[in-house]
Amino acid sequence: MDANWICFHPNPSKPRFKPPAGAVDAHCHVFGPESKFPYAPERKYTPCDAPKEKLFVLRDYLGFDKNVIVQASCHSKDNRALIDALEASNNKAKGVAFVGEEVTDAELKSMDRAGVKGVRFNFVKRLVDFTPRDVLERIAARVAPLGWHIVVYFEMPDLPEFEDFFTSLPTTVVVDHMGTPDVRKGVDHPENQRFHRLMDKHKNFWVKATCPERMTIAGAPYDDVVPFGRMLVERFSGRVIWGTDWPHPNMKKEAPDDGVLVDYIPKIAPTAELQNALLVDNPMRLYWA
Ligand code: 0GY
Repeated sequence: MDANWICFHPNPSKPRFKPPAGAVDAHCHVFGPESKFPYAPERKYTPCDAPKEKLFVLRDYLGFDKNVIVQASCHSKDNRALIDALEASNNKAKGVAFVGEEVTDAELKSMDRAGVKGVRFNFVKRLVDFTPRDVLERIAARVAPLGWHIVVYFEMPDLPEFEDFFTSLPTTVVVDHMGTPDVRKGVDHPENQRFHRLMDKHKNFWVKATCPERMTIAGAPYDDVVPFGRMLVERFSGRVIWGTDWPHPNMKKEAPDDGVLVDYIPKIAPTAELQNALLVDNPMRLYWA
């Protein structure tokens, strides 16, 4: 573990908000354990172990029924910890993998059987090295026929650079963490509006209303991020999902309290109908259909 690594919250509060039956935490990770699933040599950080057992206990404690586990960059293209968690989940977890073009069709099929439903293209420079666009295009062309989607993680100022590529992808595209808006600039800032226009125009785009703890300036309970999440939930109610982001890699100040994160949900999804779409109907369509 890195010397300054902030581990996940040891005893999160019990949320007041009760997620609807069948709710999905649609963005979380497993790390290691390192003794069984070593971290990748090319990783940019070494986290504390955050194994599947801890994730499944947290899921139940927070009142969720299912997880979508996203391959974290510390494991790079070694998806074994992810697959192990999916196989142990009793069909209560689906996955998003990270692959290179050396992946074989047999490996893709085997991941598909284990419950992988997408691949992640990460463009955040502090997390991963650059992958040429033609390589990503070839990967996209191979996973689209499996019915998989592509999760894109990028920083909002870089969107103009990536937009043509994203809109050319041959399958559903799911944007991580609200497209990472700068909360100081406000929801009406041209950068954020550009992202909303993209979502408007391209109906194959979905978005995760996740990570207020990464965007906030004010800190918990993240009220300064509410307008951003709420606008997405109301405007794209059929194409938005939510997740904890446990175990919260690369937090700079403190580990977020997962209970407080769950209590943020009704602030961005104020009606039962929106909550049901965000937490049940949408993730079920994307991951369990
Ligand atoms: C996240 C965000 C981060 C890290 C990763 O794959 C990763 O290492 O996703 C981050 O540091 O912003 O999605 O949890």
